[in-house]
Amino acid sequence: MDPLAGAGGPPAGSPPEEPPVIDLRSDTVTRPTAAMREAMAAAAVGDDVLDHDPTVRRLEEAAAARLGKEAALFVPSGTMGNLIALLSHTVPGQEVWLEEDSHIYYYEAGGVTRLAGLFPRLFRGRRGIPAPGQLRDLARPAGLHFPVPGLLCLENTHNRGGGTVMAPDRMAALADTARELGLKVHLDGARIFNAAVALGVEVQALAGPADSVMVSLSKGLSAPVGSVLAGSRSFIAQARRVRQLLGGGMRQAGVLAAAGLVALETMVDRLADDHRVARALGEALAAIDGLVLDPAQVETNIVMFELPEGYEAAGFLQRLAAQGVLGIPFGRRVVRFVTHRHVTADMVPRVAAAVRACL
Ligand code: TLP
Repeated sequence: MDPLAGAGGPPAGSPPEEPPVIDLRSDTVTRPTAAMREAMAAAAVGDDVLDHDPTVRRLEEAAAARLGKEAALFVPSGTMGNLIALLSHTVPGQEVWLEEDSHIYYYEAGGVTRLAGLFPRLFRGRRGIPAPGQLRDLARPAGLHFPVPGLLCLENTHNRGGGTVMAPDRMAALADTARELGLKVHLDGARIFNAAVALGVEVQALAGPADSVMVSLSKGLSAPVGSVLAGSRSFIAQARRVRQLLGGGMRQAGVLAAAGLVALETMVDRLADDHRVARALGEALAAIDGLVLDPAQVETNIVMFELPEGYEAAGFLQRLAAQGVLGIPFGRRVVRFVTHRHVTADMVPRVAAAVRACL
């Protein structure tokens, strides 16, 4: 008898009465796989700040090779990876060109200004993706009145754009223009592997044109913690100093890097499953009266939809949670669902029924 089970509780071993919660808030909710937990338990470790943990080193080398960059750095989060890139490429007071819905600008707690001391100059992309000629409009004549432009940031896939994908030729054209205008290029590639899988291209083709790229291991790839920042050897040497400045130097981090290696080596191809489920979910939701959603716009693992007039995302999501389905608000009337390893195609009808019940 379980001493903690209260009287009248279900007998041990009886099936749960409620179906499991379907958590569509983010692909960050993915739990580590059995292979990751085994690799973590067996990981060779050292003091990464003193002299480089061997498993962190293996992860950094594998990530650099995969992304087609000279070097990489393991960082605790995507937010810190982006901030390190901002701080390493620029000096305070410079201008950074950001899409107005980019993660770096919209989220990340204003670190771009508060911590990196940069002046954001915003542009609006089409569902987050800028047009090739658009950057030239941002350039101003040289003059004492203006901050000096230092860095362009791009995002692929674009989160608030709805998981939109930027193709390699667009990425290359934008990076060429930025360089002509004297800017470095940082790519927030938190979900760059989703973009590569959706496009059927190697990830180098997307990362290649950027001076630096940040990639999350803890989203669809299911690692528990961590991202990598990749770039030239000299950039990464500077980034390592900045990571220390921010308190991001981690000691026996090989325990985490081991899971990251499994993520990088074994979890990329399966992202196609998440995209298939997202498309099915998009189609099921588009069939619900009153929801605004174009299923053709579901390009990767993100599904965004607008609620009918008179509804608020916050209240809707509370009612939906009571039905066992979780999402997050992406605007006053906009809801985001993200598919991932714990969401399977057979759950789509249950999600659609729960959404219908809340309208
Ligand atoms: N995004 C999270 C939330 O912050 C919205 C999510 O659930 O999607 N770049 C992009 C494009 C991201 O989507 C995220 C996380 C980050 C950077 C930050 O990564 P973390 O959460 O590791 O700091």
